[in-house]
Amino acid sequence: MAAISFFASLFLSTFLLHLCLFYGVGAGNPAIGSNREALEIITGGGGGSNYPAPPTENENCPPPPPEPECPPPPPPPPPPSPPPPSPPLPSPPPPPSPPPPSPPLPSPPPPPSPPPPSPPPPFPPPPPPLPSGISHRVLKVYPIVKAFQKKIFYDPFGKTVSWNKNKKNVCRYDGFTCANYPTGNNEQAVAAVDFNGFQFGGKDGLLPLSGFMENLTDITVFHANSNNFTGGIPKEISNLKYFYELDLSNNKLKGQFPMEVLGATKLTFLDLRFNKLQGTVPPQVFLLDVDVIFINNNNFYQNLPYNLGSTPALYLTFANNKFTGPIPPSIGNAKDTLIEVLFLNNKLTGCLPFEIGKLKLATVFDVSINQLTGPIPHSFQCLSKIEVLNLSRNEFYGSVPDEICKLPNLGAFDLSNNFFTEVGPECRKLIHKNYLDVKQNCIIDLPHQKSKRECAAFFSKKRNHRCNEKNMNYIPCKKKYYSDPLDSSYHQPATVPAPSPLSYGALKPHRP
Ligand SMILES: *[C@@H]1O[C@H](CO)[C@@H](O)[C@H](O)[C@H]1NC(C)=O
Ligand SMILES: *[C@@H]1O[C@H](CO)[C@@H](O)[C@H](O)[C@H]1NC(C)=O
Ligand SMILES: CC(=O)N[C@H]1CO[C@H](CO)[C@@H](O)[C@@H]1O
Repeated sequence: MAAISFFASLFLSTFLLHLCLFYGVGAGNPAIGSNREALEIITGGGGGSNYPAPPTENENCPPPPPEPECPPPPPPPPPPSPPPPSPPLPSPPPPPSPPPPSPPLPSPPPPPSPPPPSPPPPFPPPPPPLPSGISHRVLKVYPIVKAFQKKIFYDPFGKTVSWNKNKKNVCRYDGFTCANYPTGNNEQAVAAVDFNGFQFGGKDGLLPLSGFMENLTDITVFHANSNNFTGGIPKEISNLKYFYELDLSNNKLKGQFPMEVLGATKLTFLDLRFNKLQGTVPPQVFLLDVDVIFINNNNFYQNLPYNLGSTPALYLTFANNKFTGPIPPSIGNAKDTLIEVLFLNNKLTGCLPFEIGKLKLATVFDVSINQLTGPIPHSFQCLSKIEVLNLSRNEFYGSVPDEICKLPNLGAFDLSNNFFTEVGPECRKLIHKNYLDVKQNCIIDLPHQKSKRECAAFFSKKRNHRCNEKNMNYIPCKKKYYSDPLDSSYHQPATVPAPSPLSYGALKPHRP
């Protein structure tokens, strides 16, 4: 039970809060609560570690009919993301679902008390009777915090005042939270660090993470949005048994992607946005069993890793970096998990892979401000949950597939600043409702279009990127679409709810 309350209290109060309250939304996203069995596992519901069991590739394509339509052109079995040929991983990659954080439950089921996010029972612990009732685990952290405090030169909000006032009881310090340690007979442990917005800075402004974070051996979360942490992430992070949330957003991290985080195999939340990280993003990141990867607003460049779609994350933000090259077709492998993905403002090129259309849970897909080209794949009509679809400021052209404009939740469809030449009747309805923006294209009978000269120049220029036409016309959901009565919702008149995206909040540096 101790295990359950340790995780329940922290997990519920951090991750869910994080997503649901932090961003002020989330009610419309049942997937947070239900999609990931990991959530149950961590909150103690464990048992079945039967995680994704993903590619039942043929679910939409009944195998018997020898139709040409079904498995589309590309090499028959979509490569299930080969193991990265890269440096040795600290531990075997997750796909076959590693077991839960495994807090060994000490006793058989007592009277079933559901895991409430409430404080643990107040029974005084039998174990170590210490002066002032501070547990050994908490006392152990005291010198570590004091050593760290010596390195803090900037504390604009006076957060460390409470560190001086409360003697050795780190549990009472601003920024630290204690909870019962899983196996410790109600023994208190320092379980969470939350320095969000503290703006701590060290000598010369910068504050090293190492010597501090990795010594807090009992922590489950480390939240430090808007501080001045710098230097590497300590590699000993892989020794933190219960560690699952890392937020170092808006700090001063520099250099290459911190490979050390790959050692934190229990991680569910990885937030490195708004730093000065650069170089490539290693493919191993997409093997982490996380719910969230926020790496927007850094200086990452080169191609997006080929195995991007291996990630089980619900939210991915690549925005405001310098990524080049195409969106990897493997993105379709994330169809059972991915809810929002932001590629906006990079230097992506090439055609949109039709596999994007497989993302049946996606509510937000934003590739605005890139150099992508080609037509919109017809598969996009399969994005049955999509609310925000932003393709603006690219070099897309062709005719907008009218079926997309029938998608029932599509309330923000932005195609502005491209080279589209045609829109059909359904899309014109959306234009009238102001749900669809086609300004600055090449649609001759609509207002606010590009000049004839600009359009002519674009279409006469030799394009290197010819998209595979067969792929562009492939509609992965087509059979189901015509046969499954549930899908008749496609045809119902849309009363579009206001979009409720979460990940756009990640484009602001501070947490509210
Ligand atoms: C933190 O741990 C390292 C070893 O990983 C040790 O050298 C260092 O002294 C510790 N710092 C404190 C403040 O305990
Ligand atoms: C689409 O993206 C552009 C550029 O990022 C942005 O200015 C615009 O507001 C977005 N459109 C919608 C409908 O969100
Ligand atoms: C001393 C120092 O560099 N302080 C900065 C720490 O970070 C915040 C924002 O995250 C800045 O506002 C401070 O100036």
